[in-house]
Amino acid sequence: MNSLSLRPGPIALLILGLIFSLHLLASFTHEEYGRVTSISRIASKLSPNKSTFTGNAFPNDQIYSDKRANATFVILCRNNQLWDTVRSVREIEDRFNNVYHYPYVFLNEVPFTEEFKYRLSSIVSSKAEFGLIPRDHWFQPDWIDEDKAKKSRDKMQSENIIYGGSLSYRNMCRFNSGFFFRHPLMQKYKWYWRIEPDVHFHCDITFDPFRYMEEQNKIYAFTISMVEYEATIPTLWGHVRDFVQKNPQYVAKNNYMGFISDNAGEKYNLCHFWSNFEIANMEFWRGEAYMNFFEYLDSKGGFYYERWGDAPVHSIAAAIFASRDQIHFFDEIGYEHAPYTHCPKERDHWKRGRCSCNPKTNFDFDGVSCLDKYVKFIHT
Ligand SMILES: Nc1nc2c(ncn2[C@@H]2O[C@H](COP(=O)(O)OP(=O)(O)O)[C@@H](O)[C@H]2O)c(=O)[nH]1
Ligand SMILES: [Mg+2]
Repeated sequence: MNSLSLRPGPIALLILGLIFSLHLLASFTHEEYGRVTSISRIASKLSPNKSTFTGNAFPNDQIYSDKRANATFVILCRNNQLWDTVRSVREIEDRFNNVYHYPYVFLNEVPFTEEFKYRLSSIVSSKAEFGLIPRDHWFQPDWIDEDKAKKSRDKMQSENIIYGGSLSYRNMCRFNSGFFFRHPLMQKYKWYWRIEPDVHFHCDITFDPFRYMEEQNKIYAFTISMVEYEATIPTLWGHVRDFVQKNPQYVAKNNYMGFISDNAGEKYNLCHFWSNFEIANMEFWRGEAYMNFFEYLDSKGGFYYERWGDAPVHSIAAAIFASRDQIHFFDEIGYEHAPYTHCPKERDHWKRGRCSCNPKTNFDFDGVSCLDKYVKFIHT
């Protein structure tokens, strides 16, 4: 066909002009007609986060409505991690949030610099808030015996235990275990997605994980799980057992003890969800069971006399106080925190996410991964 024949003739142009004039006239004289035919409304119908939730159980098959969850990203970091934080945020924006526009809360125990706030505010497609952590949420409490704590730090350092000599790391683990969800900037939200500086998102996330979790009644989601260094938590499990014995009312009926213990709770098998990635419901942490659990553990001083991590503390609580079908593994979310990567195993997930990771270099198959236990016990 000759390309010239595609050109509209004068009569066609006249008809088009007539239709457009009638449309304009109707828009001005009939408010409702103008509203339903406005360009922005038609465009919003085409935008992926403005369509309707289909209710399918597989996240990547879901398209969500314009109703966002009451959720935020939360990033705890230092000012000197500015550029690593910029990279993490740039990636989650490009892979997910440029469509969904969830807000961010940045937290720090010292004020963020103007440069930090300027850079991060400039690259997000939503609201960014910058919070100062209250002193008593961060620093070692006065009732901790510093001599005893220091001896433990020195000993762990001499034994080359990772972060064994670090006080700030201990503050961080205690804060993430029991305080981040109580920060004034976090109070208004129900859901959070924890992100760290220098992490990577390898795939497009073409669904809304928050909405998925809300619809499916989940409370905690992870992408990587593994075993903990035993030397950092020598007395933790004993305290967990004591707490549970004193508070049997908090134990969920259909709990997930099989994931964290190979002998019905006698010993901890060290499995935990790697908490540098977490999507979870803060109402669970704010609830009576977890608050009492945290206060109990905190009163034992193990965040400082040992080096309890927020990952085992969160994971043990989720496994005991939540029912197992409330814990979710997001295979679709390609995620890397050095030195480990989770890359979607399902071919379909990898393709839909236009992933950049190699599914063969997947931590899921590593000897210290606990994913096999997750899979084994989640449906039993
Ligand atoms: N503001 C602040 N953030 C910290 C501090 N220590 C660690 N973090 C943050 O806490 C998270 C975990 O720390 P990281 O060093 O990555 O520990 P790792 O992932 O266990 O190796 C990261 O988001 C860090 O930016 C600190 O002293 N101050
Ligand atoms: Mg980290």
